[in-house]
Amino acid sequence: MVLEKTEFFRAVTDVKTLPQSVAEVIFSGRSNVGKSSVINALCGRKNLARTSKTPGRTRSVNVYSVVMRKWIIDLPGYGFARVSPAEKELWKQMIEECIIERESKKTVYIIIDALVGPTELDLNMADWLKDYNVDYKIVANKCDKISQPDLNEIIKKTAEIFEVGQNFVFAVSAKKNTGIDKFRADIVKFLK
Ligand SMILES: Nc1nc2c(ncn2[C@@H]2O[C@H](COP(=O)(O)OP(=O)(O)O)[C@@H](O)[C@H]2O)c(=O)[nH]1
Ligand SMILES: [Mg+2]
Repeated sequence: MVLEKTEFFRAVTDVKTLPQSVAEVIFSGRSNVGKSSVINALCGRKNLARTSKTPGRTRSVNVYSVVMRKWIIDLPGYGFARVSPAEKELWKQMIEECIIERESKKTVYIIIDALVGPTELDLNMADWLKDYNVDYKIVANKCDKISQPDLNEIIKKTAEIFEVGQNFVFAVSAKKNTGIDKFRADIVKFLK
């Protein structure tokens, strides 16, 4: 299975309108950490997922089809400062419906900014997933922003903070394609 064949499937604001999938990998993270860029890098495409210079643009759940009924799901980013409490509530509902209420085999990748490191919101997300027994791994993106990035060091530190094994952490740069092959292999293995 190659991610190069991945196609845009649907953008929805109501997750209930989605059909069931066989398996799906879900991308979550703060706005602007590079979720869309990572998806493009993984699929070897420039504009499959729309990227944005302005944080918080993605308000819909964007679904990409790797092969029939096997998906990559790009969730709207969290932690965007200028959103109303009402919008935050909608976001929460959307995430709950997407991650907990749908029955498909799924795994979540929490994307973080390698330079910023994990934020409280990222750790909250991890705790929440743990509570609901949803498997997750961490992806530290923008490693190119760190001078002479030692990916192993980033992996080690991130694993410590999230209290997970180092094989649950990937260090990548969507911009420079660093670490993307290894991350892609993990996704392909899950979707197989
Ligand atoms: N330096 C650097 N910038 C990145 C990387 N990935 C994404 N960006 C930039 O971060 C911004 C947000 O990217 P986007 O993919 O839209 O983030 P999203 O909101 O999480 O989907 C854009 O300006 C990207 O060019 C990376 O690996 N390195
Ligand atoms: Mg995006």
